[in-house]
Amino acid sequence: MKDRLEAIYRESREAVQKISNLKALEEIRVQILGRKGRLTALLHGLKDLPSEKRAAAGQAANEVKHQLLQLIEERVIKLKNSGWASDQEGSIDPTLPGRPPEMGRLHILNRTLREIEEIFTAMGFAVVEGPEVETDYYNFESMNFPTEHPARDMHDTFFISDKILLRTHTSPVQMRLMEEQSPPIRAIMPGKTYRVDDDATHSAMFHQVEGLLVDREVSFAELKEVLALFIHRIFGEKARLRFRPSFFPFTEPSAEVDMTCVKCAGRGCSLCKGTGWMEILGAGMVHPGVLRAGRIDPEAYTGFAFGMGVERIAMLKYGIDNIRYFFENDLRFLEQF
Ligand code: 2U9
Repeated sequence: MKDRLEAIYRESREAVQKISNLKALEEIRVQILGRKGRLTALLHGLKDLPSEKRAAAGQAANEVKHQLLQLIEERVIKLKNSGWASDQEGSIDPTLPGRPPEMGRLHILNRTLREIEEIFTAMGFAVVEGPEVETDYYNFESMNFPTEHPARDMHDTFFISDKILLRTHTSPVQMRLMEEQSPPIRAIMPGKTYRVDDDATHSAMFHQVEGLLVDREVSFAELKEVLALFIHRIFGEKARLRFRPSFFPFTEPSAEVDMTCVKCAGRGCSLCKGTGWMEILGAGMVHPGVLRAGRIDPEAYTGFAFGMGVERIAMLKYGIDNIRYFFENDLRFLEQF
């Protein structure tokens, strides 16, 4: 009996000390102290001993039982504290790889905007911002849209009152700049603009970047050079440009600028409706009346201006086919950039 007890104690102690997870430890406990365990069986067998031996044997067996229970308890605490009990709820396994922290990122429109800003600041343009709620004067009148002029219909306007509105372009910022500063002026104006418009490629709120350069003897050739450099930077050196005559009240002459299709490189496809070209921005020489409104003498100075929609640039650059994706904040869209 004594030998069997000692064997159980020795073997159990070794097994308990080798164990490195709580589940296996529990299995060992059941093997020794469970209903059909080795020690339990031995305790049951006590009743078959002669009565004079029974008490001493019972005491010895109980002592072993308590020692083993204590060993198991100590092992449980040690395993829990060491964090190695990976099969137990709430325990930590320090050998598992860590969870990488979620990284935020710039919205694709802001990234596009920053890219545009970097290209123009590298060419010496300043970045200027201004109010989104404007007066009729700065948005229209000073920009050579006389009252009742049909060109106003091109900008479906959100009016706040008779003379206050949400700017339909960022041009008012440039007008204010011309009033404040004498030439040379070289600046771009990024910001939100608003028009009553809503379809797959137009949103009631959208972002524009307009540019203005006013100095002595500024020519259309320089405008072409600046825009070619910009488009090559943003869409790659292979892009080719074409200027189509157009009309804006605030520039004369005016042009719409196309570039070779981003998808088919000019061969003609569904995106460019077989033409090989896509419209990318508008531009022109600042109208003398607009310079005058900005307190600049059109006899002494000339200037060029251009304007583009940031959403349009991003849609072409990244192949996005609906403007609404920018504003829905669906992570499946945002995380692609
Ligand atoms: C001043 C004088 C002239 C800015 C210009 C355009 C041509 C143009 C459109 C592009 C797409 C608006 O976002 S869009 O719908 N813009 O085509 N904008 S020239 O001309 C100015 C600006 C300020 C003082």
